[in-house]
Amino acid sequence: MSNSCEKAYITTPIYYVNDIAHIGHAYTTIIADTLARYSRLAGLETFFLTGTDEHGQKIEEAAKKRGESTQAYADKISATFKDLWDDFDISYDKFIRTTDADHMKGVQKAFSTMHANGDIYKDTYKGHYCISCETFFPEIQLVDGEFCPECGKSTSVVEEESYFFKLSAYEDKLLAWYNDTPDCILPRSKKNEVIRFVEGGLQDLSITRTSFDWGVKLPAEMNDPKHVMYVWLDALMNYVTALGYGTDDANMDYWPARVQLIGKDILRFHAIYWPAFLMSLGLPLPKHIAAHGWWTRDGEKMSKSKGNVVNPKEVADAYGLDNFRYFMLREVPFGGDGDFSQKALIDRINSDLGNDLGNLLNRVIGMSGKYFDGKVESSNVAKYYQAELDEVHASLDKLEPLLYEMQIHRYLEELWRPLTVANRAIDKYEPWNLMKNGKEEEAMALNGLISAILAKVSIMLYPVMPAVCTKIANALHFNINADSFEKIAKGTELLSPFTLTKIDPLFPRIEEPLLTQIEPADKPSKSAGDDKKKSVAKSKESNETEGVALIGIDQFFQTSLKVGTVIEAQEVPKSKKLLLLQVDVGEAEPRQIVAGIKEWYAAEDMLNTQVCVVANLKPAKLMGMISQGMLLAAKDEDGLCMIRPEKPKTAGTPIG
Ligand code: ME8
Repeated sequence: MSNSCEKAYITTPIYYVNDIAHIGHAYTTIIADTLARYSRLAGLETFFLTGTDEHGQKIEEAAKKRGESTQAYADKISATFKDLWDDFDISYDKFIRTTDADHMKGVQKAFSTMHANGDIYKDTYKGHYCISCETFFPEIQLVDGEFCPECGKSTSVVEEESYFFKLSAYEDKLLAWYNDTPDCILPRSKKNEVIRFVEGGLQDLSITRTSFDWGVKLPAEMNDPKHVMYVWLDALMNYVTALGYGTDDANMDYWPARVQLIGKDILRFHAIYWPAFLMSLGLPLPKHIAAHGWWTRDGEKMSKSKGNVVNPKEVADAYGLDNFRYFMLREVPFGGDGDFSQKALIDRINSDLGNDLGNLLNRVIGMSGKYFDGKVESSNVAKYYQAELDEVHASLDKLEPLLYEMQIHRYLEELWRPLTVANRAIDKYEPWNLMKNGKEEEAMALNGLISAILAKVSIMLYPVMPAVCTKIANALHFNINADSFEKIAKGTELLSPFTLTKIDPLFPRIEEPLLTQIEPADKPSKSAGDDKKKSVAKSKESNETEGVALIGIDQFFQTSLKVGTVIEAQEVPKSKKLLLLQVDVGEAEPRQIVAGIKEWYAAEDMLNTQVCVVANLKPAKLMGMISQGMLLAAKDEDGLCMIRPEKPKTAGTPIG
């Protein structure tokens, strides 16, 4: 993201009203809220949109199943989303519903415009439709000729008259957009996936249905009342109808969006269909489409039927909303997948928040209370502690680019460095000894330094933890706003003299999980290594030669080994051993693999190299991240080396 525009429009996907919100929905919304809050602090005129996606066969069927009218059902579930975001103090400027009259008018206007531009024609559609994904799939993509390649549910054959959007006509223009705007899709590895998909050829898109009713009708001039709009055309248009497209255009000066936040599951719709629709309408394209990874429970997709859905409200109520926000944003690199566990959440609260941040505030409250009646004065900070100030400002200067590249976990990591500087300064300069040795001025300056660091950090942390940071600001008698952001956080100003207000500890230590009912599924998942041990042990019972278990060829072929190409590699923060890799194994999406090879390979050494991947291991969880495979390596007393194909091979080539 560049900081050049005055206005910033930030959007979440609009959520289906076929079910209530879970932590995945909360994750998207919390990231978007963080960006919107930051953008406001940075003085940009910000518009933050969220809402609900209410049309389509899936919603119609969900309502029918419950014996309710579709509208009443949509009203009810939409309200649960809105209530949750209100409860979470999500700072949205508009909550759009696709059943809003203005939105429907806007969608009709878009249809008319695309039609007038020659991008819509009528034909017959025959294909396979997945109601759950509201998507058509060509037969070749179906699993076992019947099941949806995305969600695994059964598809149905649809043959009906349909209007088509000439998506195929936009192939070259889309490819040019991806190539000309490096950060249009973030993270960049996701952009490569999209490019590969588009280069494979685009088919025209069926954009109307006649087999059900619950949708936006075609514009009157089409004179074709049996058609309703395809739910994705309807839904995607929300991003501009919310600004008045097709009605009063009142807020269209916010378009194009600065960031459109989505989950990786809906990247194709946003990175291919959406820009093609916009091109057809003659509207500019969004600056960034940012796709985050997937949250699972114990490596499994959350679903009601499995009973493993994590309710965000329950977690926030038990652990604190801001703590939950911090955890989600800090725990997983943006774009990577993450696994929810109470243990990981508790570790973050006790360690990062309690030990590093909360304790620092307690220390300064204690220090100023004991020696100076709570007074804090900063006039001599630079005289004694310029080196510390320089270190703090150097870290703060790195923050904004990290946020604008959606590296939110690294933003938070970098933001913790000033806290380390502060805690280290107290240990090094020992205020109690300064006071004992009559160095009162130096001790007061230390007080001022620590308070200033807390102020600077809490301004930059505010977008992630608004309530907690407001409490810190109140204790330190300053306000978090665009002015303090500019002068204290981005600038070098310290705090004006004040008397510290004592507050209760912000992060009381948590000793054990607070939600017993969701704990059982949280037990550490068996590692892939355990599985291997067990299977070797089992084969030992039957067959053994010189201490090596023998297996039959059929057992060997149960292991799927494939050539993979590492398309992204980064270090796992705070881990001495782990690298986080995205490995192309010839599937629709790269695999995320967490590999314990950092002692022998730097992240950049792994990038663009080929590896051998065990591709059918059960996903395992390492430091909260899902690992979807294992790399083959050989290790002896000289160290470890990767096993690689002798010559370059296409990603996904089977080994065996
Ligand atoms: O797809 N982990 O709505 P939806 C992380 N209506 N994020 C998750 C998640 C998980 N397990 N589950 C859901 C739709 N999300 C369409 C969108 S936009 C014009 C139309 C998040 O209710 C993630 O952001 O299925 C995902 O993209 C979004 O919820 C989809 O929510």
